[in-house]
Amino acid sequence: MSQQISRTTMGAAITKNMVTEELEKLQKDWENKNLPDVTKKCQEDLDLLKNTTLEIAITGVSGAGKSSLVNALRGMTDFEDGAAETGETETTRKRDSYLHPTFPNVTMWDLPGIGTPNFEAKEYLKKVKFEKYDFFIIIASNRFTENDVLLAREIRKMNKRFYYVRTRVDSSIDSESKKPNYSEEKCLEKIREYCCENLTQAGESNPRVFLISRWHLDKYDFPLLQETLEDELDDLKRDVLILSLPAFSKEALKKKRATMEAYIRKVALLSCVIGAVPVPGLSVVCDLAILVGSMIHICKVFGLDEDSLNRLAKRVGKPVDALKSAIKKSPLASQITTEFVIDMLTKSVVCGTMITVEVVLDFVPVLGSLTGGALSFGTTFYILKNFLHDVEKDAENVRAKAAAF
Ligand SMILES: Nc1nc2c(ncn2[C@@H]2O[C@H](COP(=O)(O)OP(=O)(O)OP(=O)(O)O)[C@@H](O)[C@H]2O)c(=O)[nH]1
Ligand SMILES: [Mg+2]
Repeated sequence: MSQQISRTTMGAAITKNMVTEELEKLQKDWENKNLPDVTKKCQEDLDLLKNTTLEIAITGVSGAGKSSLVNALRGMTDFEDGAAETGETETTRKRDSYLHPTFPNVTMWDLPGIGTPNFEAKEYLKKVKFEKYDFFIIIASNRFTENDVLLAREIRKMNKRFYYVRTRVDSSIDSESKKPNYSEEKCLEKIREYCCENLTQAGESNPRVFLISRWHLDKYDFPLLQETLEDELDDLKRDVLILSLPAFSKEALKKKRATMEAYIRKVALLSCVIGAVPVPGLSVVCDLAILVGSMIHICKVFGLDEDSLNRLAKRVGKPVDALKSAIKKSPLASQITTEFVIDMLTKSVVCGTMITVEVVLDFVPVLGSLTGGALSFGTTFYILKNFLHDVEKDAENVRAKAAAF
């Protein structure tokens, strides 16, 4: 067993009150005979989340930075296996799809440039199968053109959403910063005004432009773009977006945590009805397979898996071990096995931090035959919430370490 696993401790994040509150909700559903409906809905929600796809179309003139953004959204550099090819000469000539490396239900579509003389927005959209995409990003590295506006108009007519994105902001800032009296804020404002001006000239009545750099998704307008996308997507697609984007800021990690908290409650409710199995040798009832699967999922969402860490190490140009040294409490996804979970449960019981049993015992008179299920619910909820707390902390440490390089 690795050093990391033996360092795992439980019991920091969750109090008796929290478990009691959840059990009271469970008791209400049980007394109102809603529990079968509630758990059925949980299963449906979890299945829906697993099967929901997100298709992001990125379009713009040749050289605008489409392929680079595809790579950035997948947490990749431009130079690794599976990355979209980028370069100063025209590189993307046909529609290409790139699956998210950890969540294959998310696809980025790298669409060919739209700046040909015979450009026909309607034809172009038909050719690239516009109906597939959840939204379009229309990208420019300097100015937007009439073609961009014509395309946006057609996208709007087809009841789809689009976002104007001005990339390479880092380069612009870099060259402007050499001038006297430079201010980053003013420089960004100038770029924004310039983009809005050329969009207005091209016929866009109410332009809104997001300024980004593919190298710094934590900066400029990318967080605002993400927030806007989240507001405008439906609930499931929003969750898929939050879970799949790289954890490039503290804020992004918090959103992941909130989404995973809702996930944990659903998983715990399911384990209440399907997985009330005593763990041999321990006064604990739970479904080990549910715990293993959920923990692996949580690690992947927060980038605590070998592949994600290797990609991050490449991105920041440092050895992966330097990043791993920031992980103090959590295992990596590949280290989570049934044995690992039993070990974790044993430690929690031995150290007396497993508060679930005593809380559930208070509920025995009202829960009756549901007591076994309630134990499984409480244990799953308790273990996963604490695990999530540790994983978020470690992911933040990894992020801070990567940012410091
Ligand atoms: N500094 C900086 N360079 C960028 C950024 N985005 C793209 N580039 C560079 O711009 C050039 C063109 O980027 P690509 O992503 O290949 O552009 P594209 O739109 O896919 O081009 P085509 O495939 O030819 O249509 C590459 O040299 C990129 O490295 C950015 O945010 N910052
Ligand atoms: Mg390209």
